[in-house]
Amino acid sequence: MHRLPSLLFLLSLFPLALAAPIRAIFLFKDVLKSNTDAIKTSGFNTLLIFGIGITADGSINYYSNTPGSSDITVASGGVYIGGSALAEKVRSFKTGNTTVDRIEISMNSQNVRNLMQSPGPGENTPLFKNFAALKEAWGLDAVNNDDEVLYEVASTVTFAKMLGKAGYKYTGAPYTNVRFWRDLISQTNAGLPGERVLFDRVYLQCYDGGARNDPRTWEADLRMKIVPLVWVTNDSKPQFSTTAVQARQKFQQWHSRSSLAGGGYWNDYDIEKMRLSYGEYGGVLKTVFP
Ligand SMILES: *[C@@H]1O[C@H](CO)[C@@H](O)[C@H](O)[C@H]1NC(C)=O
Ligand SMILES: CC(=O)N[C@H]1CO[C@H](CO)[C@@H](O)[C@@H]1O
Repeated sequence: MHRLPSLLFLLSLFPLALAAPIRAIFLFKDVLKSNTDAIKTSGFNTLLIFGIGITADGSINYYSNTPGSSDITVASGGVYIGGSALAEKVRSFKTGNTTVDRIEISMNSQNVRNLMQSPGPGENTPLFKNFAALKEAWGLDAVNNDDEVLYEVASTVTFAKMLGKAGYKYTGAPYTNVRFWRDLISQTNAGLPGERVLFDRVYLQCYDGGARNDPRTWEADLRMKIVPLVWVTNDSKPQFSTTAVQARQKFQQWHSRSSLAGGGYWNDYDIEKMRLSYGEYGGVLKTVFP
């Protein structure tokens, strides 16, 4: 009996162990203003568009973090209203000369609880229809939960399952509160075998509030392989700056201690503002996670 849990643990990792390595970057900069070609051709296979949120009536907003851009509503009343230029831009990440094959939207937890209480997760609700319309318009693959406030398991599981019905995968970007994430993952994936898991990726913040995070500990607690994130060189919190050379060292060290699902960066805005190289940061991921 003593060995059984670890055997089950290994089996639970097995399907994801076969998956291709994840090479991710968060798109903090307005996607209409960032360097699309560099983002597409530097080795990243996963883009996470930041930040998305839902309003009390179930509309979906794309919040601007870029000077000169403003927040916009991208889906409302069950219809995509974010404009064709934005839709074409997001879709273009996966077409033509590109290494990208997965696009996620990264969202906060505002209004999740109240909307899951009323009107609930049904397929006829504005929220469900808005997510379906946005998925279609942008060609999305997953919704990333960047909850740093609510941490309520029940409503979040309900929300995740609703998104699963709309055709999305669900992922997380934790920095703390490992219990919440463990319960969320196990309840979201309950009864779903291997490749069909709904919550299929953990992007672990290993900077700022998560600077002390160890992917190996999180892997054991969450029973899932981890994609650690580091923050590129930044003048906002320079103490968390990571050069490409340092990123390579960190990823290699973590990868040698526990087999990672890949690696990733927070964020493109700083790469451009600080005149850093997408090629160097992407190249590190190609080298460590070929
Ligand atoms: C695709 O982009 C890469 C990197 O910029 C470039 O080296 C390559 O020539 C491009 N391929 C085509 C077919 O344009
Ligand atoms: C992602 C992020 O927080 N980037 C910050 C980097 O630093 C500049 C200012 O120095 C901020 O404007 C950015 O928001």
